[in-house]
Amino acid sequence: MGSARADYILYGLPHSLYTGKARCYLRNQGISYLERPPSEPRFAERIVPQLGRSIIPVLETPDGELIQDTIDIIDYFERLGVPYPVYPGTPLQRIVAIIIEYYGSQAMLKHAMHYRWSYLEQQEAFLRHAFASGTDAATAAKLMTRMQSYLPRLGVTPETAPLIERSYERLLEILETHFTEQPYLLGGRPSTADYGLIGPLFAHLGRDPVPAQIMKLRSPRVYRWVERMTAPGLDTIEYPGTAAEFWPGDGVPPSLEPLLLHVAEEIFPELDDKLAFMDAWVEARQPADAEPVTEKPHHRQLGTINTQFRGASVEVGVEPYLLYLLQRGSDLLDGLDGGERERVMGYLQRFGLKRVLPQGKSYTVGRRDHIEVWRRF
Ligand SMILES: N[C@@H](CCC(=O)N[C@@H](CS)C(=O)NCC(=O)O)C(=O)O
Repeated sequence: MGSARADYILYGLPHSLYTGKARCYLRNQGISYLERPPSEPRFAERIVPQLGRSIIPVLETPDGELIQDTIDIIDYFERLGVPYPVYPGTPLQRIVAIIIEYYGSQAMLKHAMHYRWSYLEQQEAFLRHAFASGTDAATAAKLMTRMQSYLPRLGVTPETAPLIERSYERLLEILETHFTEQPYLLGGRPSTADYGLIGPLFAHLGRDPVPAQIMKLRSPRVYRWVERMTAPGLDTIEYPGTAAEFWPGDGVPPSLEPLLLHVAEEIFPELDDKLAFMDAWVEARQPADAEPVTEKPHHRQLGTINTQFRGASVEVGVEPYLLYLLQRGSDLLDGLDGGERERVMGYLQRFGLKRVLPQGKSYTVGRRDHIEVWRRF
């Protein structure tokens, strides 16, 4: 494959959501790498100062270049050339993949964090072991407390907990049906949609004892997809004769369409409200191009909004990062000619997904020196 060389280092952890996204990609593409924990002294001494914050996963290339953010890690290898490129070459599939990636790596933080921390008592030994790896019990306890403190701002409350569980069960049902026919979301090979979903569905929901048990009992094919995503290459033994290709003709497999409805039901009005909050924030503050999105790099949220999750009121934090993710879809849409654009928008409209990709804004979010920054148009 391309010119990618061995000896990449992935700083990450077995139970980390975003490490899972990057690790699956490296394994599926056959890229040789070593995983090291952030508890290694070198991480604090050499990596954190260069990144400006402590965050995983981080890829260190054989040339010593550091890449943070799962999107940037994936894009780095896509540019070098990999056996199974993950961005479909046609617009509708590519946009649908980005929307599902958004759902998995942003909207599903609720599901991931709820099942990890609301069932602490039932899975405490497992989590204490995970969080103590490479460090001591006291540091693990501190980290665990910090992680639990994120729940309310993600919209995980006693009122939303049952709604989150119904949503997870519905997701399992949809995916279980889909995987009776297809090994991956868009057909015969993984796309960026699969990598978005695998973050929560591996590290938390497919691995922590309580949700993993639910997954195994209710949706064995989803569990197999998790194994498939974490395997080297394409682990598709149940689908003999399936070519490693996306669904033909820039279409979406019909069995995946219920997922699009599920996503639309769930991400609104929260996403609308977050985008409106950012519009007002940018209008009032007029940040300069390339200015960091928050004052301190380890702060992710600009502020909080009151919105709804499946009809329940929630007060959630607004992370500009969501624009970093969605802008790739907006750019693609902007580059289409009228007819193509109409076709793609018409399809998204059928599922109530027309407003997912921000359009006509004077700003977006990019990256400079490993940190999310405002970009002005
Ligand atoms: N957008 C980043 C998110 C990475 C991220 O949130 N990583 C978590 C671990 S899964 C982290 O390092 N959290 C540190 C903290 O919240 O203090 C990516 O895609 O790489």
